[in-house]
Amino acid sequence: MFEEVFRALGLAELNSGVAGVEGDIATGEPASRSINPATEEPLPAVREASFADYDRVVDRAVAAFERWRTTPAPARGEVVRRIGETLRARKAELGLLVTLETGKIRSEGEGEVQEMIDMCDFAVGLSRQLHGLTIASERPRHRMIEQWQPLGPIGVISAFNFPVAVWAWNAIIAAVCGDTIVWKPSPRTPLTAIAVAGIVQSIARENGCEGVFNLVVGGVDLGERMIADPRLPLISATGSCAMGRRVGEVVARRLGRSLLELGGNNAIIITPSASLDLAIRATAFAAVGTAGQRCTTARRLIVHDTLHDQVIERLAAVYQRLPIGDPWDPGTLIGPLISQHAVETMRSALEAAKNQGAEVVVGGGRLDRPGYFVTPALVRARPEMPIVAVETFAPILYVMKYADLDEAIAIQNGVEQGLTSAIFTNDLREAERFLSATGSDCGIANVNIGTSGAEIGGAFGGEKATGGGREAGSDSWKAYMRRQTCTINHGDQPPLAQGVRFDISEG
Ligand code: UN1
Repeated sequence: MFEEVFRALGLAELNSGVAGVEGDIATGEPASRSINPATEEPLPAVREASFADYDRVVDRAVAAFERWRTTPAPARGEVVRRIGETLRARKAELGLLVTLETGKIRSEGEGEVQEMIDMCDFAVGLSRQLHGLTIASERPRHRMIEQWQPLGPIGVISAFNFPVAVWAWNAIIAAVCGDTIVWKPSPRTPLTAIAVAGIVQSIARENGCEGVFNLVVGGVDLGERMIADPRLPLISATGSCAMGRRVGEVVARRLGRSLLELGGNNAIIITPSASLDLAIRATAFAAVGTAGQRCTTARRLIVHDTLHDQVIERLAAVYQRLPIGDPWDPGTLIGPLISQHAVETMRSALEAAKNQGAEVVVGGGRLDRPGYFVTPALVRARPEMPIVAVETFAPILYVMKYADLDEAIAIQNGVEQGLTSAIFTNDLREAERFLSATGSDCGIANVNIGTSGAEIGGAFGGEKATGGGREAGSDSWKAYMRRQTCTINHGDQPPLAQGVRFDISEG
């Protein structure tokens, strides 16, 4: 029923899971299919990259790097500008493809494409701002500078839930930095990746830089090959904490760099001074938007004990009215989960919660229709229940009570992950306490804003088991370059630093 979208994006009945230069196609066996999670129907098939395909692609990325690194950065930015223009023109159909493959609602599917466009706009400006420092030298007639050089071919491993936005955070920045890119998307969302890679490949071709942006579709075996590959000095990986531990270990063993964006277990604190209307609306989006499948999804709600019952009651009323259904239908707010496995994971998390003494206030069921649809669950819980420390990639919100702000912050920080966090308060001191060194320990801390939906202008990422990586805006670009400290002597004496003397005589 969505044949025109596939056609418009150049997708056929069988598609190559390799892209980068024209004519290079995947030879892996067998072909696989992603599933439309709203209908359980198979989408067009993909032939995955074989190991031989992978090696060819990486060799090409290495060769392309030799040229690309000497292309002036603003000229690299010009290629990125053209990519952004094309994505703008194709936003509607690409957004719909995101919807079909991930189950995200239309506005979120298009939002994802907008995130790529925003990255292009940001990176065009950045291509003229890869600034280094001039540093005062302690030695006479010496000058010190810090400069940033391209790093090499970068490996990007992305997850199903942001199948193209997270690629753009990495690839678009890496491209203006002079790196080439080898992208392995989630095997659950290969078509969105193939469509974007096709668009980018043809722009690269028109601009004489084929081989800068490459794609290899494959599973865990291919990922293992990639992370162990010394030709890729940086691996940027998004996924679960378990996956990130593996990537971190293997990359560290070869002393490569990894940039990890892993699980979150994000909390929202609602204080007595909060505007409840604001807090309820923001919490609802953070907890059930994208059917709870963002790494930034709010999974824990920590409410002052004077408001606790009222907040549960108001949220329960919202949950009961959530329009759940076909994600391409404009009235829908909640689409399906990605897979049957996700539905089962949600069910077993709720079972565990109940066994630990939690009470499911509303939701947690499965819709009686094709597709992986669930009703978002609101659960009364306590911070000491082991289940609240677990990131379940589904819409489950555990609501807990607190008595004073120190306790709320301790609960919020009391999990291994450290991605995003939020407080709802109109009390300046509470807000500042939350943002202070003894406040939230997360990479992202918001006041009167939910935990999800970050803008690209800031650095995105988290602490602790979230992996420590930072992507997208601010100075995240530095992860994609190598820093070089240069000292230049323009005098006729060789003075040594720290006052060290080493006077030699020549006969
Ligand atoms: C993710 O779920 O991996 O802040 C990324 C957000 C989005 C990105 C989420 N901009 O919710």
